Amino acid sequence: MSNIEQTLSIIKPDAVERNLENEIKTIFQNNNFKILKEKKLKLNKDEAEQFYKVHETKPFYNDLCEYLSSGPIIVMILEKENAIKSNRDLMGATDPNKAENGTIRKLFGKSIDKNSVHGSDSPENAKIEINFFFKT
Ligand code: IDP
Ligand code: MG
Repeated sequence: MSNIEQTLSIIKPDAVERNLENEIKTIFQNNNFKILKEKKLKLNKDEAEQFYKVHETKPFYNDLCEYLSSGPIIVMILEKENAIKSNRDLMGATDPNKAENGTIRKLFGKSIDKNSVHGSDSPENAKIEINFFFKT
């Protein structure tokens, strides 16, 4: 049975800063993701804290929100069969050092915090995250 999904992808500040936007988008397109919507923006700290609220008890929460709000990001709605898992697989492990060869984080990630991309981790969070950036 077909299961076309939408997921939220973010090209994080470390990757935008290195002009990796087009290279990363090409990887998505080569892996049959459709980029339905996209925009470039900069979050303020409050907005980053809201976006990453699920991590508010983590020791790295403050640094994470500082980082996500430190520069421009590209947010995209990606669509594909099983888009959520497919994107997580293509991104690779959170820590680029542990990510498999060929994954976006292995290719471009600099460290566990500056790991170049975000991707929704469940259908429920995909809806919440898409709404966060593309509320109509
Ligand atoms: P994910 O991005 O692979 O879903 P999460 O566990 O949801 O990983 O963490 C969200 C983000 O928080 C990560 O992408 C990374 O930027 C940052 N992060 C996660 N774990 C650590 C850590 O141990 N130290 C610093 N930053 C971390
Ligand atoms: Mg996550």
